[in-house]
Amino acid sequence: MKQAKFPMETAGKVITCRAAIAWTINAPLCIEEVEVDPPKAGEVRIKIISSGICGSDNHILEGKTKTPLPAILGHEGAGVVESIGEGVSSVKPGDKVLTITVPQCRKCDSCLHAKGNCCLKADVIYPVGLMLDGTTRFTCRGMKVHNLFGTSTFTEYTVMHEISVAKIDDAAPLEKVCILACGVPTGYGAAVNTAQVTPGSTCVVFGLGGVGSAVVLGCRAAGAARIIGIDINERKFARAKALGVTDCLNPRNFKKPIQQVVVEMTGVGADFTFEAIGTIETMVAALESCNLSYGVCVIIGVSPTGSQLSVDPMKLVSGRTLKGCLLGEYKTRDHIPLLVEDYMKKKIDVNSLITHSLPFVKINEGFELLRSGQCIRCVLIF
Ligand code: PAD
Ligand code: ZN
Ligand code: ZN
Repeated sequence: MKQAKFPMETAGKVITCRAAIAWTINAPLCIEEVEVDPPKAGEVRIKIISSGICGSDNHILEGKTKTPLPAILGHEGAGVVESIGEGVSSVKPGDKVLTITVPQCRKCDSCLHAKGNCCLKADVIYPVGLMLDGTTRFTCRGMKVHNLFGTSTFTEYTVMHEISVAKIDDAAPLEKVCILACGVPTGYGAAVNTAQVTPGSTCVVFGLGGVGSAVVLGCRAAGAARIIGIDINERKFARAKALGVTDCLNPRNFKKPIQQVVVEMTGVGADFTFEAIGTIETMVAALESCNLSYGVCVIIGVSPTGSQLSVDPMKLVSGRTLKGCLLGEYKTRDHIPLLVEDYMKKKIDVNSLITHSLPFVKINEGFELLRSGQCIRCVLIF
C-alpha cells in the first residue's frame, strides 16, 4: 500500500469510488461506481483495504436472512480512516481500524452491564440498513443504497459510526486482520467467553467454516481434550484436524441422527457444543449432543429470518444450558484491538483461517469459494 498523506484532500467532499452492489438476492454482486458522502457528526469515513467474506453475507445473498436491498454488503473489514465527522475523538485520519457490526456506545444498558455486548445502537439483529439518523451515505446511479449492519465493506470507501470503529495497532497487517472484525472473535469468544470451555473437556463444533474453525482455536486454547468437528463437506476435515479437531464426522454418513452418534461416542454427551451453521435442525442437534445434566450449548449460527427454534423443555429441565452469543461476547471496541495484539504476538493463529485472497473485483468468485466450501476464509484485497 502506498503511504497516503492525511488529512486527505478528499475530506469534506463526496468520494466517487467502486463498490459491489447487491441489487437483489440470488444474483451476482455488481461492481458499480458509487458516491460516498462525507461523514456527519459522530461518523468516520474509512478507506477499506481488505474484507473477509462471512457466512452472514452469504445468507443475505441467498435470501435466507433479510436486510433491505439494494445494499453494500460486507462487514469483516480492515482499513484506514480517511476523514472524521464533528465530535469524533477516538480515531483520526490515518489510523488503522476494523469495522465492527456490533458497536460499543459505552452508554446504553447493554454496554454498561458487565457482560452485555449487544449494544442497543446495533443494527444487526433485525437490520434496517441505515445510519442512526435514518439516512444512508451511499448513492448509486441516482439511487440511495443501504448499508449492512452499519458497516458495508465491499466498497473502496465506507462511512460508519465512530462507536462501531475499533482502532488497532499501527503495525497490524491489514490484509490479514480483517477477519478479526467478525469471524475470529465470534468463534473464539464463543468458546472462551460464552461457553467458558474447561481444560480436559469434550467439545463439539457444528460447522467447520470460518466461524467454526475459530471456535476450534478457542476450544484448544482453553485446553479441551477432545474436539469433535461436524460438517457435511468433508473437504473441511483436513484443515480442521490441523487446527485441533480430534474427530471429524459427516452426518450424511450415518443412518441415525448425529446427536445420537455424539452421545454414543462420548458415552455421556459433550461438555460444550457449538452451532456455527445457522439451521434449526443443527441447532437442535447441537443442544441434544451436550450432556443432559451439565452440558452447555452455544448457538452462533444466524437462523433464517422468522424461523423458530422448538425444543422439548425437558431437555433443559434436566440441567442443560442453551446460550447464544454475538461476536463472541466481546465488548467490541475494548477487546477486539486486544485480540489483534494477541494475533501479532502469535497467540491466535488467524493466518491458518485465511485460505484464499482475491482482488476485490473478483468478489463473486470469493462467494463461490465460500458456497462450494473450498475456502475457510477468503479475503478480498482492495
Ligand atoms: P461458512 O459458510 O464458512 O461455514 C458454514 C459451514 O457449515 C460450512 O463448512 C458448511 O459445509 C457447513 N454446513 C452447512 N450445512 C450443514 C449441515 N446441515 N450440517 C453440517 N454442516 C453444515 O460460514 P461462517 O463460518 O462464516 O458462518 C457460520 C454461521 O455463523 C453462519 O450462520 C453465520 O451467519 C454465523 C455468524 N454468526 C455471528 C454471530 O455473531 N453470532 C457472526 C458471524 C457469523
Ligand atoms: Zn460476520
Ligand atoms: Zn451501547
